[in-house]
Amino acid sequence: MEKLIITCAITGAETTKASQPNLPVTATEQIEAAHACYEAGASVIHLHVRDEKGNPSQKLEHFEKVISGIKRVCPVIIQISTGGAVGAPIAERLAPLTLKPHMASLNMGSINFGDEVFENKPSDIEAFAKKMLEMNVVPELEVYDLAMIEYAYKLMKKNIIEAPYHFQFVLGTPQGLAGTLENMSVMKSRIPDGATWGIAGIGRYEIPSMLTAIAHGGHVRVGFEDNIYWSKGVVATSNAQLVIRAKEFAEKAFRSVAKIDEARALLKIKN
Ligand code: KMH
Ligand code: ZN
Repeated sequence: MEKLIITCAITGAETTKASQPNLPVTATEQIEAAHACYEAGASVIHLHVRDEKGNPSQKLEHFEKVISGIKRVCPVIIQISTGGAVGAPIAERLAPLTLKPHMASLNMGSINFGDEVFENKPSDIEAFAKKMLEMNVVPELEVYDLAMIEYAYKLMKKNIIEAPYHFQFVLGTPQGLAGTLENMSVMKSRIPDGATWGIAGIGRYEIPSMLTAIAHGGHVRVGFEDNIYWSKGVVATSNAQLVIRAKEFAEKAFRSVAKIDEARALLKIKN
């Protein structure tokens, strides 16, 4: 089995300090958290940024500060979110790609999220994908249901996304597909041969989806964007604590965890 890539989604757009007091929000906190996750065994940091008030932002200047800070302290792979702030204009969501991060999220469709619509129109998705190609940014294909996997094949045909493809099954969002074994299994069966895949199991789906991915050759994502808890009702002390647990689960199952160079090779990082 290929080595396990552990991604940590350290902040997200929805989690607040009120629900998770250890959430990294400022640039300094995010840089420290990314470093600690790297030390704990994460090879990818999925990054959302916040503005001065702690609100979700897609602005280039906020990304620039955090990305350069993380690069100063560790060689972890940085994957920026292009879907960070619900309702942000497309131009603002596209701009941080010009910083040429290693990776970026490429959301493959729209989905209801709480009482909001996380909108990703086909023309916008194509614009994101083309910008990623131009900037040598490796896309992570975020898929929330089977239709989004079908749509990925359309982009492959148009050569807007390039092999090897890396899919992230995002399961357990408020109105999305649940992180059940059946759902994971059918999604895995529909991606192309040779594609890598990971699961971001939201909330209570984090541990079952992580164990399934470890056992079946997938990759895992943990972090406060997806799950703030260590156990029922007990918030985690840090993102790194969740990374350490993922690493321990993998080691107990004799699945080796990828080092940065190994993760870069698996994901074919270009920048
Ligand atoms: N927040 C997750 C439900 C993105 O950042 O572009 C989805 C996500 C997508 O991580
Ligand atoms: Zn995200």
